Amino acid sequence: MGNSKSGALSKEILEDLKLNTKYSEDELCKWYESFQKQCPDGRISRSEFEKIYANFFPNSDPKVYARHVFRSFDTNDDGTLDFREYIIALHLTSTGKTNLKLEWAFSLFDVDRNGEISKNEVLEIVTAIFKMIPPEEQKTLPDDENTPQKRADKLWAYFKKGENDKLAEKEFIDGVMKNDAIMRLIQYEPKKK
Ligand SMILES: [Ca+2]
Ligand SMILES: [Ca+2]
Repeated sequence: MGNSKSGALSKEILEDLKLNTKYSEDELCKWYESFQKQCPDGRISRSEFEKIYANFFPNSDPKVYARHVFRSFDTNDDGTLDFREYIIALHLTSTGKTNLKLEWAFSLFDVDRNGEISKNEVLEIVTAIFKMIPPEEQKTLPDDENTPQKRADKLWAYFKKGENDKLAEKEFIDGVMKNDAIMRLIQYEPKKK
């Protein structure tokens, strides 16, 4: 990790990312180049990360969600993401329905990092996700999914939980894996134009 401030991407990080993401060496080098341009000191701050999200979601408000995503990848809590953390974030947030992605989703919902999800945490994240949905699209949502509270209730009911119950990681992953409608509630992917 010693040369994170120098120009080149270290072989160690490159190999690690090739192994752990879907990106090719070519893609990674290109990402790295633009990363270096945007962040000459080799780190992304929370506000820079929020700006990147804002570019991806010009018609809605992804700020709170971006803050949670940032928290879930800034595991050492130093307020920045390095290139490796950043690429892992991109990879996990953009891939399909994999176990790895759901492990990450669990950590996103586990706001206080105590290893279980409460209904309040569900509501907090579901609200952040809801804000990413453009207002026009919000109007087209099914009746039981058109507010953050309804979405949290639906998710909680699916897992057959009472108000003060908690949801464990395996339960969360297994449950979401089995149900596309629930999968839809825990993420937002913009419609392709
Ligand atoms: Ca960090
Ligand atoms: Ca928790």
